[in-house]
Amino acid sequence: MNRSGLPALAGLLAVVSGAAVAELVAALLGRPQAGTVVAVGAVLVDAAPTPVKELAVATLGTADKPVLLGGIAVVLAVLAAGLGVVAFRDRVAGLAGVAVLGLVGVAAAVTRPAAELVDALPSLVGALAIAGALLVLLRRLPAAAIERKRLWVHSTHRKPLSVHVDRASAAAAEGSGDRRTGHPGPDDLAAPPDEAAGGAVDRRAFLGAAALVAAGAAATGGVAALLGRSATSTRVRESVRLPAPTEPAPPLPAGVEPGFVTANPDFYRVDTALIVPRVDLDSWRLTIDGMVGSPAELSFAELLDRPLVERVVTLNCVSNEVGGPYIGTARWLGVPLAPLLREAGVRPGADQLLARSVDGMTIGTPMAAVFDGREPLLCVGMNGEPLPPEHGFPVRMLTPGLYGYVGACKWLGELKATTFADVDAYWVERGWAPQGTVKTASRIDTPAPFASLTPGPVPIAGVAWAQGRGIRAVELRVDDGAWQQATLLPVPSVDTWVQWRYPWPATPGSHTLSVRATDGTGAVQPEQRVDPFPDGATGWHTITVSVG
Ligand SMILES: Nc1nc2c(c(=O)[nH]1)N[C@H]1C(S)=C(S)[C@@H](COP(=O)(O)O)O[C@H]1N2
Ligand SMILES: [Mo]
Repeated sequence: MNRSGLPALAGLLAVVSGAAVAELVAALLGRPQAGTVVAVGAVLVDAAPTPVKELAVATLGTADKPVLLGGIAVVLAVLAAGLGVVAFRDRVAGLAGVAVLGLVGVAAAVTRPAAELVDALPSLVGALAIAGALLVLLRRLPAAAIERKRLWVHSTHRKPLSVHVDRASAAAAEGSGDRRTGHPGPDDLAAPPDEAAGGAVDRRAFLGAAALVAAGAAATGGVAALLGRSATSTRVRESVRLPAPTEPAPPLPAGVEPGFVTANPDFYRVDTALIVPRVDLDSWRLTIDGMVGSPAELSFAELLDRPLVERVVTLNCVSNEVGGPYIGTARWLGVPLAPLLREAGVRPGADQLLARSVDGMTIGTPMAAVFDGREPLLCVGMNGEPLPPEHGFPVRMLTPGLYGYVGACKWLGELKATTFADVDAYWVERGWAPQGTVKTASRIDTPAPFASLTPGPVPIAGVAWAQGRGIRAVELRVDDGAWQQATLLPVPSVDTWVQWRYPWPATPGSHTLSVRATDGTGAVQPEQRVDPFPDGATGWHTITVSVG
């Protein structure tokens, strides 16, 4: 390793242990969101310009979070290595760098929407740990040892020696051996005047200390992870017993094919949460406030005491590209929202229902959509089990016919009656449309794009959706041929996608397949390609296959 290799390693190890300590403190506080890396990541997520986020969702999907955290880790590693080199040359400058790192963490943690003052603690303690580990490690580096020997010689009132003095001549000047290493004088005097020899001893000492620090960091991180896991809502969630619905969903109509309902593990996930918010069910409350006559606060038990209905509803993301995967259908169990809000007495003029997640994220739903006869739900169950943590445990909103970003707040904590003039919700602040009615769309699921097929009958299959309006027809076109009617399988309601099938007599050659849907109002899905931003993509899904 070259001269700055070891200091860089010292910086890296110090920062890794500091980050682990910060995680541990955050876990002990029960506020994993206040860990330095997570807090800084969350700030970056919120600050990222919309096109960057678009790109992240489009190219990385659910992997966007690990990729972001990994990116932060890489940047941090580079900074840490630099910090080690700087601190090696100049302790004060190095410690100033550590302070800056700590303050960035503190600033990120305490400015998060749902932050508390204690959230400053992980980064503060983490910075102290970095400083401590850095000093301990650097003290064991060769140049540092030489420096200290000079000071020691100073303290014995001898003539100051040059910083570059070697061990043997220092020992000679000292006359009575190397007190620091405990070597008796004659040994030292007998040793060749070789700086490398002393350096080797110190390097071993350094590497020993480095190994200790690394092991400590790993242990700390491990404990933090264990604590984090036991504190997750997973255990709490497993203890939840959901009451049977007052109004169960009827069985799916005969003729619906497998894949109509999306299994929970396969359900797409889109959100800004770097770590899934954990909710302590005992202290969780749903607050209903703002422009209402009688504000209310409901515990989870109180919510479950209300009538529960079960509905099969398709949810999709405004960020979904044509043909994209951010859509799923589930059997939701929930409390109808409209009666709850009627009891609270929404004042005239309140045109927006602002849902706030326990992590501070906000989603604004048009009040009109709450009361227009569709059935927005406060969901507690998904496909027969409590909401999975990633999908909003313990309670999420679901508004049929609206994209998730304007109707489906997860980890719900508050519902505020307000106005669009007064408040921009999270995504609206970032340029997305305040109104997000689902656009009519259709997708070819089989064959896959660029599939190689054999001539003869090929089943073409897919889904189409226009929640709230329903799908009246789906048509398929091969190359520049005429549009052909696809067969629609039955649906439970207008709020789900519909499965469509088209038996295609495939002929040899390369073919282009296009699909388009007509919604329940008779409007045909437009051909024009429009990007998801700001209110949802349009355009026909088209794939190419080869037959032969
Ligand atoms: N608290 C919170 N709720 C949220 C989001 C979020 O980032 N935070 N994302 C919304 C978006 S954009 C969509 S599309 C849906 C996705 O829900 P799912 O992850 O359960 O599929 O959740 C919505 N609810
Ligand atoms: Mo979304």
